[in-house]
Amino acid sequence: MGQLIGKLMSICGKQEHRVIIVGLDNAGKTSIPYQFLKNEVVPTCPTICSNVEKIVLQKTHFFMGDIGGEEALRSAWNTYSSSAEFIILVIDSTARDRLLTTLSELCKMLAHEALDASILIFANKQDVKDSMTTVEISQFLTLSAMKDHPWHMSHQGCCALTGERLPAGLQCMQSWATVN
Ligand code: G3D
Repeated sequence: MGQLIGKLMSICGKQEHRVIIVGLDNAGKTSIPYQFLKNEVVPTCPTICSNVEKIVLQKTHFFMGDIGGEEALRSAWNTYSSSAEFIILVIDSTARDRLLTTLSELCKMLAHEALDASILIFANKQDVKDSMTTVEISQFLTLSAMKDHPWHMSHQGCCALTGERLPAGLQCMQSWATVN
């Protein structure tokens, strides 16, 4: 049945993609999909279960679910990430003392052999004075060495409160989706 729906969707020119949003607690994982729904894309029947939102950009449908960032829930990142096509990693750019923890969780996720996803990184909370720059974050996380997965982080970071620079990330994900 799922395959049939998939075929019908592709005949109609629609594509569906599974996205998970990960990041430590308080990073902005809830605020980002809220902004997507509020601002730039067509809001459609959004909720298919408690924390999954359907975001539509042109004919591309992204089902986005966020996974809790509290320590006890982080082991679930691997479980969900292995079946996702796209992973959005949200980083709180104000939390310097937590970047090492993010790096450690990112490494665990990347080490998972079943992982076959493209990774979009949002350096969030750039509106806050003295937040870490995207260059600092990128260097700390050694993103340039991440060769096995397509990844993208906007040079300017983003702000989930205003939605600033979130559309560029979504566009990037859509371009990956179109290629695949
Ligand atoms: P989470 O789902 O990752 O735990 P949330 O994070 O989306 O719930 O956001 C945690 C807090 O950070 C919220 O504040 C939210 O308003 C704030 N926040 C999210 N994104 C930004 C941002 O870009 N800039 C700033 N300044 N704050 C942001 P509260 O006060 O509700 O806990």
